[in-house]
Amino acid sequence: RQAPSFWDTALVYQIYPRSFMDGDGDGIGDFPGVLRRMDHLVELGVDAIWFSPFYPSPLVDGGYDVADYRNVDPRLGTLEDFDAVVASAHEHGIRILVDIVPNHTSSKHPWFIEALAAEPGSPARDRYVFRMGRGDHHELPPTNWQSNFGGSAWEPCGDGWYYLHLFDKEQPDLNWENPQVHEDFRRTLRFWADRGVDGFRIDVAHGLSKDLSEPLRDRPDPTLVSPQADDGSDPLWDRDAVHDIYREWRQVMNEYVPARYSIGETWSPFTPRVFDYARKDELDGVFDFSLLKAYWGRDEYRKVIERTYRGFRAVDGAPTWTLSNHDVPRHATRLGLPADVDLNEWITSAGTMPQVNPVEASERARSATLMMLGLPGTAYIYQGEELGLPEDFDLTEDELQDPQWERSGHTMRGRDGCRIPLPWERESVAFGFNNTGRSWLPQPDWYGRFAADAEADEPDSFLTMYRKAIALRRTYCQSDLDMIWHDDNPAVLHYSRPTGLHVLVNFGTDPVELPSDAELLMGTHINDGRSVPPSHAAWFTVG
Ligand code: TEU
Repeated sequence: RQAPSFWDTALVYQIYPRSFMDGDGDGIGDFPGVLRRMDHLVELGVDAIWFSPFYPSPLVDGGYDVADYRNVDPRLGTLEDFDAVVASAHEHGIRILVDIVPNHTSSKHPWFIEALAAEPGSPARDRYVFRMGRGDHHELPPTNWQSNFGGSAWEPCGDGWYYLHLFDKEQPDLNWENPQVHEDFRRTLRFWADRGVDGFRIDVAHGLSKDLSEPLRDRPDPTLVSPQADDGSDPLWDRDAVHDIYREWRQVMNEYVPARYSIGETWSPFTPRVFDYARKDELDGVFDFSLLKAYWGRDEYRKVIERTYRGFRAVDGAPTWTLSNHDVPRHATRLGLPADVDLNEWITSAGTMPQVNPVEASERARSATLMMLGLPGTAYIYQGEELGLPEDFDLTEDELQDPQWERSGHTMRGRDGCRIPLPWERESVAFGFNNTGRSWLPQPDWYGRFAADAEADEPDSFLTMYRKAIALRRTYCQSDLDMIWHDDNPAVLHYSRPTGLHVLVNFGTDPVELPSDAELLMGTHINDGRSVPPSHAAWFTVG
């Protein structure tokens, strides 16, 4: 393997900028706010920050509808505010990743405004995907393709023409067969890399390239929003041609010293094809989401960890792990779901909440976190999980803002419940998110219990556990990507690293004794250091 990269073992913290910290009191988080909370990230010990989109945007899809790729939304600050955050992070040795959204623009992007005003068949329209409808009066969409948020993926323009949108209708898909699209994204990557950004998270990385050869093909099951075959034959998702784009981007990444990092977001059910994105001449990493989609259970976790680990090692890449992000119910709630709920289905449909035992869910979340943080590779954590924040299911229907809710005809609840502005201070207005009390999504009454200041000095809190584990990770998880399984007890998941770190999670119903010569480094809770209770986890060394 080539020289180990910083990113191979980094702990990356995802900031959803609208909800992290609000410096100017308008109820929307911003970069001056991030600067004010930099200490939190330094004390937590993060190696890098990934910023979800902060670009000028109508915020129809929380900023994943970009109107200008090379600027900062005025509600979130200025380019100078962004530079100040990068400078402060770099002073603390923290790298910066920004989100690139190449599958679609906002409908308010100048290109799309121009396209709508232009003649059918014109160069301005060729940057997007416009097609004539079917039927005598073009009253039917060109294909049966469905949007991820529900309904047809084709929006009528009123004159028989339609445009393609795999997400909201305010997010028209770009045509990656158009050279101007390639050129513009290379420009965007260089714009941020020149500003000191260390890498990129690429949104819907398995989209982008579509089979646009005529006649366009219907999909066998139009409701499936991920590839339907594991051979690249789906007309929309995970096509072989998409890899050419990442080979082109690799050249851009390599123009810089050190080379810029890239990680792709892919929601593909076909794990082996996922690792192709992490081939040497493409992206550095890819989210395969197997761990996030797995149900709490020893055999399930053992299986997905092994598969992900092997898959990445086969392409000489570093595994990536994630338990929560801004698209799925938080794991401090999710892991308490009853075993008969189809988790995969439930995550993507974000349906109503089945009964969850909150104590059990939060114990499991602690254990799954310790399980993940010891693994070889890059770990991604999502803002608020270090506080043990549960999913907020208290939002009323009027308060929901995620377009999934409206567009799906109310069959998807949407993703607002994991996007509530963070609680920083137990006793302050808006729990310290700002000093005006405004908040773009209402914070629940019970939020104070999870405030960062309440947890900071509490020896048994989530925050204390995360801080300890992240600090130990620096000692025990930085040198290599090897791991060894210890499979003696079928109720227990147990692996070790060459540094001597042992990670043990107890999925059974009885306590598990640690080896007699074990030295406890930490546990999900403070305990006697000799045994691990059910649903708990421990890190230890031996001998
Ligand atoms: O998500 C891509 C994606 O496939 C999601 O729609 C996912 O299936 C769903 O959120 C699960 O509930 C990315 C972003 O992470 C998401 O926030 C955006 O809405 C989407 O792209 C469009 O840009």
